[in-house]
Amino acid sequence: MTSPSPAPVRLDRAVPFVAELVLDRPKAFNALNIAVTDLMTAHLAACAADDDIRVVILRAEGAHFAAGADVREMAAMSGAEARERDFAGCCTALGGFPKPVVAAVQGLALGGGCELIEMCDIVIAAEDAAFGHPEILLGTMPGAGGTQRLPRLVGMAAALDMLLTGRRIDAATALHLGLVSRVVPAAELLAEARKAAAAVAALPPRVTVLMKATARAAAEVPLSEGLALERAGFHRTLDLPERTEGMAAFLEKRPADFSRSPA
Ligand code: CO8
Repeated sequence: MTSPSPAPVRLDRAVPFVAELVLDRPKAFNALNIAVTDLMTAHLAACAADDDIRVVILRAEGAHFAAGADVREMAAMSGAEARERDFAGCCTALGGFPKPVVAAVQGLALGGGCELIEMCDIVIAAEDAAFGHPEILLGTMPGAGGTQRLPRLVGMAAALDMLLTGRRIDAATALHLGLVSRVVPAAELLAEARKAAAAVAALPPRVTVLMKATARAAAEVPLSEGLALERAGFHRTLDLPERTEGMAAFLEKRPADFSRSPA
């Protein structure tokens, strides 16, 4: 009797306030098939609802982060089927996820894999990481935000250079363009991502969520509207016990303790 294959995505909990969403289909370069995206959606819904989770790390097993949508599965799919099952729409769970997400990226992040990292908040890349949108080489185009988020992240010239040619960029270029937040030696990738997640998880969750929502609005609303949102958020924080603790700690020259701050 063969043992059942392991789930292609799992949720690990090891330390307080942090969950690790792990792509675990390394033999297929973590290609994003429907099972993967359905599991991601379910795990993210659970993380959003769990007050003990303040930050999610998105990472992948194996040498590569993710080589995009599963081409074998996609090759058999018609446009009508894709529309019916909202294929690629499945990724909205990550794009709309309210809590901070730290991505740890090694090896290739291509197509849908690159789109995933474009939805994350702090992206830590290993020196060996490479990013690309090869959809055009398959005669198709991104479906999970690549044509929209990439230009907002790196600017139109660099984005169209990647989208229209399918060329890859290395981690140093991705850092230079603003697609990733930090580049570290491969051996330090996971530790650096966990350190970043722990640092955010130690902060008041209601304020990190508000900060993320307000900063993300910058890509969607006119400047005047964004500035008004920011001012309203800033004023709101002045009524929170979190800021009472933060400012008291500063004045008393002690570390602030947000460990019991509400979600
Ligand atoms: N889909 C399915 N299987 C894949 C994929 C993929 N995207 N990438 C790699 N694999 C599989 C290969 O089929 C192979 O499996 P097997 O051993 O069973 O034949 C195994 O992984 C190893 O691959 P290779 O033998 O090709 O290994 P190489 O080291 O020679 O090359 C590459 C690795 C460069 C990653 C190469 O496999 C490749 O180019 N893959 C396709 C990358 C690509 O085109 N990605 C974009 C897909 S389109 C897309 O993402 C659109 C997004 C739409 C929305 C997303 C919704 C989820």
